[in-house]
Amino acid sequence: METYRLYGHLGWGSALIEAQLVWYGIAYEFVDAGNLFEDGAALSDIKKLNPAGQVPVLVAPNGEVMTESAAITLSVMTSPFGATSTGTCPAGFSFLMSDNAASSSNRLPASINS
Ligand SMILES: N[C@@H](CCC(=O)N[C@@H](CS)C(=O)NCC(=O)O)C(=O)O
Repeated sequence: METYRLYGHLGWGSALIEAQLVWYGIAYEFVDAGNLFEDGAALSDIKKLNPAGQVPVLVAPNGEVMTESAAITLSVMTSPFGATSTGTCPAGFSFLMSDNAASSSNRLPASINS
């Protein structure tokens, strides 16, 4: 896998992460996870990546699986892409930059994706 893969669904909260990827110019593939409320198979599939059974899920090129919009936002913002685009972290994100937020973020090991 060479690009990020974003699991989401049209009109759902994954749009927030998609907007960030576009904003930062990060190449990604969008994977429609389906309607997780109505499609049991889709829910089972996404649970293989995110045990919470929710989108957004962002899979990095190295296979790392990221969940939780705030944690993904922090990760993208502090990636080389985010740093290049913004230069510095917006003040409003100071909580996200704290150790507290970092330790509560929901990162899963790449091995869960294999
Ligand atoms: N705390 C999560 C919430 C994610 C969330 O609520 N996702 C919804 C769609 S916007 C979902 O996947 N719902 C399906 C379900 O809960 O079964 C985040 O911020 O990413």
